[in-house]
Amino acid sequence: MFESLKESLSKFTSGGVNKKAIKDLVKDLQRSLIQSDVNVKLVFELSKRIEEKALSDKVPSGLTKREYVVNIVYEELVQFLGKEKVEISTGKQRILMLGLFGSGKTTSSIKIAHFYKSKGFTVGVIGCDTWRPAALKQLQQSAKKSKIDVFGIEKEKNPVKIVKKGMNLFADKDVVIVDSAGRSALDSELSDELKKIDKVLNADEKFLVMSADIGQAAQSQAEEFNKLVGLSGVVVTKMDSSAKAGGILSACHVADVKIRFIGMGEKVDDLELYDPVRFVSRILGMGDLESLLEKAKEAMDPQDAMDLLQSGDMNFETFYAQLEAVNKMGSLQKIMDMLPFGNKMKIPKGSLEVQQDKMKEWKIIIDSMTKVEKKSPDLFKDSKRSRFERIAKGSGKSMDSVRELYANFKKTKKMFKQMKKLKGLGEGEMDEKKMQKLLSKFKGKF
Ligand SMILES: Nc1nc2c(ncn2[C@@H]2O[C@H](COP(=O)(O)OP(=O)(O)OP(=O)(O)O)[C@@H](O)[C@H]2O)c(=O)[nH]1
Ligand SMILES: [Mg+2]
Repeated sequence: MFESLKESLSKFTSGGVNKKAIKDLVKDLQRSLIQSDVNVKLVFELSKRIEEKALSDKVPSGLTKREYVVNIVYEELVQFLGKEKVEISTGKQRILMLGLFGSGKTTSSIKIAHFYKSKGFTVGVIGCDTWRPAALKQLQQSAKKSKIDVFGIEKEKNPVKIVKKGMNLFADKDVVIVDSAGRSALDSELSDELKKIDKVLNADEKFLVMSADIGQAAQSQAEEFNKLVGLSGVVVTKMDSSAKAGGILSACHVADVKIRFIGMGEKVDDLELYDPVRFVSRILGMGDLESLLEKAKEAMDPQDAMDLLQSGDMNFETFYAQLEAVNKMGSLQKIMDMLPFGNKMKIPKGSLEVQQDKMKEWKIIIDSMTKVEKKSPDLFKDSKRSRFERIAKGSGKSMDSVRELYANFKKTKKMFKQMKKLKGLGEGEMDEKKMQKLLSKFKGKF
């Protein structure tokens, strides 16, 4: 799903950032979105906005141009695919599942029941599909594994009767889900039936279930059902097996109905609360981009952290900043995970990570150095006992600690020197191969 979108962005993040690269990215995005069945008019509106912003806006400090452009793409897609996540209600609620034949109503009823049950709610499912042969059996069978209570009346032809009885039986349940019958279209018969059920159920949530493979046809379907009963959301099923997912997602945007859940498979736990932010992060294959941007705001962005790690002119001040950068970001592995391509790499454990306690100790020691000493570590080459003694005394730490800090500093400096030798690691040219090469240099250094 949206595979080519991922590729377009990877291509962009591995090349230089200039006007041509941005234009190419926009073209690639257009192609990818159209391929995944997003409405052409919407694609052009979206890509125009992305291009205008990427080419004209000033880059906020703390972000590289590349990150900034990626962020624009990300934010525009999030806006487009639903803005924010709709939280689930934790109160008592009645949910009506509606939709056409085979859209996934029965499967989703059980999945949603399982979802609430696993969160500690008491749940009951009412099967009022009196249309499809053996509908109740199917429901009972799927409910069995998750031990979900199901109510239905075999051979009863009036769904309203079933719902009334079921509501009485499940009066104490936190969540009651009603699985209704489908038809091949929303004809007058189905309309009548759903209206009647809705009247007795007085549902808090009315979910239209649609399969992702119907693509843009979802728009008119959502509008029709919305007009009939007033939808509170959509459940999109079969996201796992559709290449047209862009069609239904954008159709829901146009029809102004919120996607609430997405079905990602046939199993009972193949269901997710729809969260546009997470969804876009995932389709763009950028790891958790949102947390990257948040981190960048409060600490520093990973590209800056990486730049700092690569800066070769090292003294005790920069050394401390480097350790601090890695520490702030969590670990070197985390910095990698947040960078495009980074998530494919495994960093040897412990690289550039110094325990917090040690960091504190070293900071105190560095603070006790003279300004000149901080800036000119070469002064330490003479290994003068008096210098080490003075710093140890001034910081209240042992001579061994001062020596340890110096030894570590030397090792780190040597490692960064080697890094500098790796040409072409500057902005815009970091790719997986080069990073891998770089990282192999880290191995065994700490
Ligand atoms: N791969 C995949 N299959 C799904 C998903 N949701 C449902 N299905 C399958 O789609 C088929 C139809 O699902 P049902 O839940 O029976 O659909 P329905 O809307 O209740 O169908 P009717 O009752 O006949 O109107 C079944 O074979 C399900 O296993 C999903 O998210 N992914
Ligand atoms: Mg069904």
